[in-house]
Amino acid sequence: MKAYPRKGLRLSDGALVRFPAVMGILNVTPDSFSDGSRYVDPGHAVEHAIGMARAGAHIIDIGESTRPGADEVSSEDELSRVLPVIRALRGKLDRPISIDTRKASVARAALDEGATIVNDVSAMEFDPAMAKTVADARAAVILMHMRGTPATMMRLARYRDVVGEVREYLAGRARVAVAAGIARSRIILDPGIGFAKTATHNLQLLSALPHLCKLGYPVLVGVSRKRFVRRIAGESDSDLLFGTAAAVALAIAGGAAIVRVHDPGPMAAVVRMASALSGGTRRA
Ligand code: PMM
Repeated sequence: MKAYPRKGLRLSDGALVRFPAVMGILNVTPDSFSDGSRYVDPGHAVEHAIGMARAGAHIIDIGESTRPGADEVSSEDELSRVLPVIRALRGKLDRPISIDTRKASVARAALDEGATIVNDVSAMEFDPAMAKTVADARAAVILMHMRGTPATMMRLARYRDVVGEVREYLAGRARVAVAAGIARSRIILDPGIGFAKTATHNLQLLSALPHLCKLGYPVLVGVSRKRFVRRIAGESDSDLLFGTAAAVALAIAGGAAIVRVHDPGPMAAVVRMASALSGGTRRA
């Protein structure tokens, strides 16, 4: 059996997300190439979220893209894109919502609207008010390793020992979270694949997942369609899908409790299979 610290993640509203779980990505960054509008159509976003839940996503992660090179966005802009989608999902989506933000004001508003998980790629370093916001709401939190900001991080991809440094960092951020009053059972750690990391760093971290899991917290891994997958597996849609599938399978075999993906249908099947092959089970 897989050695997760717990069988799942119990959320503040009583919902239980069983491990291993699939998190579906709902990106609300406006697409300047489609119709030039500055806002995402909540109707389309709702359809996409419900489609991902039907396909096999156990959690829906809503946020702006924080990919390497992404621009900074104001809280007002972020709120105006994310909140209408979360509101429109109320009563329509029977899956926990995670809010992908580094800003406490955005997290607080999303939690007020029913989100129960905060996915903070800065591990609560960007906004000093984040830890209290998460603790007060009894929310779960994903603490991810990165360096710099999405705009600057690729210049900072230099490590003596990437696995050791990421592990130490995550252990330290978990201690900060606990000291701020966030329940241990609601903390999830994430090595931040692709964030201030070269392809080699990503491969080293993925191979070392069992070592990261020893910190005693569930580990989330985000490999979906990332640049190193593109570089190694290839650029076409099917290259990216199968490249992502291979990385997801190995992440599950390495002990990942949650995988964050764009294609929850195929990846849910990969997770079930990889989990069974590595001695665990995944029911639905
Ligand atoms: N990757 C992206 C955005 N948010 N959050 C977590 N916890 N882990 C990740 O690896 C992660 C993330 C960037 O990818 P996207 O632009 O495809 O969403």
